[in-house]
Amino acid sequence: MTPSATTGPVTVLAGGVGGARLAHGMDLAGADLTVVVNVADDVELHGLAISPDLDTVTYTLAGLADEERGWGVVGETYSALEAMGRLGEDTWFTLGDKDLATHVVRTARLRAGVPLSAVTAQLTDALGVRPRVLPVTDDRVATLVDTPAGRLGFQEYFVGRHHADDVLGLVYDGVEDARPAPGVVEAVRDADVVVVAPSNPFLSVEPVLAVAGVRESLAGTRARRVAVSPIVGGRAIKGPAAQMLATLGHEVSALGVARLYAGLVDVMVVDERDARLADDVAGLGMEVLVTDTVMGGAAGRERLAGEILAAARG
Ligand code: FO1
Repeated sequence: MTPSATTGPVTVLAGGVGGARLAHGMDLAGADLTVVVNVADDVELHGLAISPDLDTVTYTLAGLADEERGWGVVGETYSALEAMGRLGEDTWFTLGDKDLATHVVRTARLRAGVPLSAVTAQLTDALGVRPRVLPVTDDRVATLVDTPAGRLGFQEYFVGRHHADDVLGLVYDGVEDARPAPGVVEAVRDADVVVVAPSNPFLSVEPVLAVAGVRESLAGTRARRVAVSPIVGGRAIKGPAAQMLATLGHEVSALGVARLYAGLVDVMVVDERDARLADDVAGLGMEVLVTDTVMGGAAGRERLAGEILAAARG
């Protein structure tokens, strides 16, 4: 445990796998941690409320994640999905038996009128997760993806069509009316360190920042603000971030990502493979931490988290 990691609240703004792994590293490093999670990839399937990013963060922090895939529960079985297929349901979105239990409980509690943030607290408590995991909002926000094939729902684009379509634009449906969930604004405003995780800037980070008050809290916080590039060596660590940067008119590099966050963060973390970009990133008015950002197992996550906290507090 890094001594510098043990004091002061830390907040991570997270999407899916990259956010979950960095949050795990922060937890291992002993941070007093809140994770604010994107909900714009939430989807209703089979009548169930599915929150993939919240679940990826929760399962990862609980030590239950399927680390190979990045999503879902390790050691899953698929009896229910197979049975649903036999009954004529679409099964393109792979829901394991244990994962289904999460969605059944979440859906039942939401239908009983419990807000998503309270349901999430119930689930994380039950699974022994120590950090606070907050959906950015209890309200409905849905990313819609404009492609040459037309406007697609997020999971239709991402899972159904394997994020193969060019992304021409994005709409965060409902975000204008969404209010931050209880504790979100405070978690950003009152933290010592806020970290924008190496998550997709358009699919994960922007729909968090776009909720009323979140971007403003980040702009006005007394915290040191750090962002980690999800682009390493011109490629996304996972998912379609590189293609999206290109089709949305940005440079496909850690510098392209840094430009998106310029003015909003104090420190930009770029991978050692992108060390040659450090001067240009610094030219945007940010400090730069150059390190190995590709988190493998637990040790790599804890190391990166410790380095980020040291740089933030340095
Ligand atoms: N991603 C896939 O690529 N294929 C799937 O079948 C799939 C199922 C799934 C089920 C539950 C869950 O929580 C996540 C799931 N994901 C799946 C991942 C997820 O759709 C995306 O990675 C995120 O939405 C993007 O952050």
